Amino acid sequence: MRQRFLNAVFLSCATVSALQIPFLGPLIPQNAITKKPLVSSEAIQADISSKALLKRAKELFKIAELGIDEYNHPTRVIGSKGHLATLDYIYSTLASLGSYYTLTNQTFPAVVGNTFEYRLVLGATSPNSTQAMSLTPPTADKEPVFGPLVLIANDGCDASDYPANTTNAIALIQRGTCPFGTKSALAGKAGALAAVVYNTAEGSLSGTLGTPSKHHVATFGISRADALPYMSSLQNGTVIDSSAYIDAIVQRIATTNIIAQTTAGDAANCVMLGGHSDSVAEGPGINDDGTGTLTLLEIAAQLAKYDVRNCVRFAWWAGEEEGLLGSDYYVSQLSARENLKIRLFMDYDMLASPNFAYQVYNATNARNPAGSEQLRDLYVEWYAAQGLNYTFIAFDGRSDYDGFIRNGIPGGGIATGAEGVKTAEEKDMFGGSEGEWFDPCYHQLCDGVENCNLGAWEVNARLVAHSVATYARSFEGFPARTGVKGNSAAERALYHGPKLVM
Ligand code: DTR
Ligand code: ZN
Ligand code: ZN
Repeated sequence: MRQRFLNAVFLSCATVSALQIPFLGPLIPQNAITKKPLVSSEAIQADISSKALLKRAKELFKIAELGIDEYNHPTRVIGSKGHLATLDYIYSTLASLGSYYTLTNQTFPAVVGNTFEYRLVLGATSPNSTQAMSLTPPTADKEPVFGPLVLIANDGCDASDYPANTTNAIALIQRGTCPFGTKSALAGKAGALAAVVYNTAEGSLSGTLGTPSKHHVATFGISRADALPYMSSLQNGTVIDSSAYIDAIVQRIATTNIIAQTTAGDAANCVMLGGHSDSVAEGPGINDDGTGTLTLLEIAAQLAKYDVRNCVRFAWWAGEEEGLLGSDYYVSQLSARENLKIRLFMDYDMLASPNFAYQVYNATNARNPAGSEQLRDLYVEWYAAQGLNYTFIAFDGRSDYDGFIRNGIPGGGIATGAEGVKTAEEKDMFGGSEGEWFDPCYHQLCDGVENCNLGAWEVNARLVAHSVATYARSFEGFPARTGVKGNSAAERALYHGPKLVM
């Protein structure tokens, strides 16, 4: 049949040319053979299914199980076999799509920390709220150190706050004004054996020292309630002989972002989206952020059936859990010219929390790069058009949008919640359990396949597909880029990544 069809086409062309009628061109337009249909939101949303997402989630959990021999449980933390296999899975899936994408492996230096054991004794007691800071170095020789507790002046953000008797002492420092890492380094420069930062808000204090410094000392966080009795004793002149012990490692490793950009589409006007390929050491990270990782992968695979007018750039960030390392590195490497080609960045981190809320980053053009508000409204209008409720969450610096909005690139995204507690109103809006975390397995071993709400995931994956299709077709009405300047709101954030930095 096909041969007869093609013969027919050939014969009709031959007849025409013999009669000296101008050749009308192929009866089957060439582009009908190679041209893909322009992507549409409706079409690509219809390509998304929870069945396909679940299949990928099960594959990702098997990948996380490769981390067992190093960590005794499934994990995809950077540097682990689970993360390396995650990268292989992403890359090989994209490579199977042929030349539709240009793939880039962006390798960069990162740090990973592990705290094995710690103990803090101030006078005769060990504060119940004691927590070791992430990326803390160990105490000297990984042995207990002994010295008097010394109260540091102000917030300990200036060298002059550290009295001479800080040398060979344990520094007690108030939280605030500057990052924990700065306090730890100043304490180290003043000769402290260890540092204890006490909270100024309610509750215990857990954070990260951030990029390691040779001046960092073993650093703990404790609650304000635990600190007050020691502070009043010290202010009365009481000597509090203390001891501190941390067994920890901080390792410098190389890890890799994966970037995939459509070969089609206007390369000077890219819509960019990202999720993070790594998990915490404590667990497999299927919701956080396997759901973002796999949603991007499924959409990248489906998008390959279509043509695009604007380029689409997917990113799988490494080291998000250590403090947005991959996205920060990526943005830091952009020239101004390359920066301006990114029309917006959409962050997709935790899309299927079991006790979900449909959360939209409440970006405004007044506080964030122009276009952030239009992106916010795209999400809002889609949820509303589906008859779904949504809530707003703040740009608090906790995920990979932060580097982009700090550098003039419009940003936004959606999430379904982590350790936040669902209110009674949110229960009415989304169902689930009032008074419980949105994701009770956040950063825990139980963040597995069963931890994902497939209904919420399919809804959000379709919204992500809508966001990609919308901007892949047109930026009409979307603000032009105006520069690479920072975003003041993010610069004062207490977070830069999932952990507190100050
Ligand atoms: N996904 C979390 C970081 C994160 C992003 N947005 C929020 C909102 C509330 C809590 C946490 C987060 C992570 O990577 O740990
Ligand atoms: Zn995350
Ligand atoms: Zn996380």
